[in-house]
Amino acid sequence: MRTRPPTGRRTRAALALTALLGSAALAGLPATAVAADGDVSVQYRTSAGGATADQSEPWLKVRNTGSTTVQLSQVKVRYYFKADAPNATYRFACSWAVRGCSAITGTFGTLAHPTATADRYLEIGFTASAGSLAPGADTGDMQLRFHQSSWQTLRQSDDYSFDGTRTSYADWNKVTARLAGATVWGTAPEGNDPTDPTDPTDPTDPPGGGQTLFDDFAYTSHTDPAISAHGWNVRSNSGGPGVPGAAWDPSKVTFSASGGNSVMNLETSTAGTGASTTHTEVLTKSMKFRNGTYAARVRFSDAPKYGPDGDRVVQTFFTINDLKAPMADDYAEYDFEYLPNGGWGEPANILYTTSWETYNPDPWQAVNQHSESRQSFAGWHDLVVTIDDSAITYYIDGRHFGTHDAAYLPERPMSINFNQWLIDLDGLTSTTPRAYDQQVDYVLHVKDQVLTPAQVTAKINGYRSAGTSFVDEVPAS
Ligand SMILES: [Ca+2]
Ligand SMILES: [Ca+2]
Ligand SMILES: [Ca+2]
Repeated sequence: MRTRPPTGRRTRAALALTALLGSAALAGLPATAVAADGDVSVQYRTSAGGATADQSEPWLKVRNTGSTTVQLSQVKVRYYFKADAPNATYRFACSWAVRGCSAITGTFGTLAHPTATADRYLEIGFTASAGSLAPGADTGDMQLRFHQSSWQTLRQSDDYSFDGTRTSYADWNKVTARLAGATVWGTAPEGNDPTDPTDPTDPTDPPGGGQTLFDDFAYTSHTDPAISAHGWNVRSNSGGPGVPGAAWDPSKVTFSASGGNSVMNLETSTAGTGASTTHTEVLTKSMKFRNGTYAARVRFSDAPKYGPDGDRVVQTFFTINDLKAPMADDYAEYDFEYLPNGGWGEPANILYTTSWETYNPDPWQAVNQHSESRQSFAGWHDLVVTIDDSAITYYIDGRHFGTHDAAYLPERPMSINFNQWLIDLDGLTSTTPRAYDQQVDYVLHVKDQVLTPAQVTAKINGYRSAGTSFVDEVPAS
């Protein structure tokens, strides 16, 4: 499951600029206009020209060949290669770059349609600190490399994007570049146009979507057989995130009704030690949710229901899939996270929405974009996040909270999760028992349709007036 060391917060601060610059650059412009105006070329050379090598060294330069300024955070470059074995894993590194190695990200992906010379790719991206390219400007040298995680010799003579004779920079169309999601340079291996995974006219998608999951959480207890029958897992397995040694206790997920409406309660408690700490999580058993609208009505709390206050609690609603390898770019996660007592370096209340491209658990490196608000969110709130083919947009109580870029769109389906957990035990050193509650009224997902918050409310009201407390039409993926 999901893990996030406390250093995640530091990375998020660095990436906050991405949100600011990205939204400023795009304000008022349709996404297609940005792509149509911009153009880039990619130059390539290698400093490791052998048929085999300890490391492959694709050195790259990206040049702005268009007439308008290009934000590098909108650019993605793919270098395609044939893996040395089906289960081989790779690590990216940057030796030196004019714009700074810290401004460059490298993630690995698997091709949907493998060819004789390509079944993987290295995708190069840029953080906001990489800056922009004026018309005619280039990034300068990017001395990049990658190697097998095992450091075994790799064969590059069979790699689509490799050419060992290229020892000085020149245009190279066997790497591809996307600008704001549109392919603007190069030719991908046959059948692997990089825009395919998010092609809105993908024939495997039912036209229009609209299949819906709605659950009003009308259950009697965590052992109610309807919970599992409706596709939910109440977590009992140990592990991260949060306090080491903590249990994930299904019996602390309870249900209560008032005024004819049932509410799910997640209780998290501690007496100041790992062994006395219990976390709670409820998640869908299936990872079948991708583009569309997600909504939930959630009650956050600023104070414990008993005992002393001050723990670094995280109260959440999120979607997620599995990280197949460090920095694998087909990882996806979209979070609402409320920290009533701070944490991750924050001294007090903060609510994050975060869209994840990928991460490396060790050493910790996050590739994400987030929005935040430092204020109390105690009480009930309507949380909505929409995902289409160009952006991820978050709303709280009907108000826009943040929009994140196409670079963070999901590549694969995800589960839907709620959990409440403690980051660590450093917020409050007392051994007096205390417990915190997070409540959930309902959850809604509408496949492949972007609903406004008002349309979400209307849909919920429709189900309730029809007496429907559960429906799941979303097909297995
Ligand atoms: Ca190879
Ligand atoms: Ca309910
Ligand atoms: Ca991703």
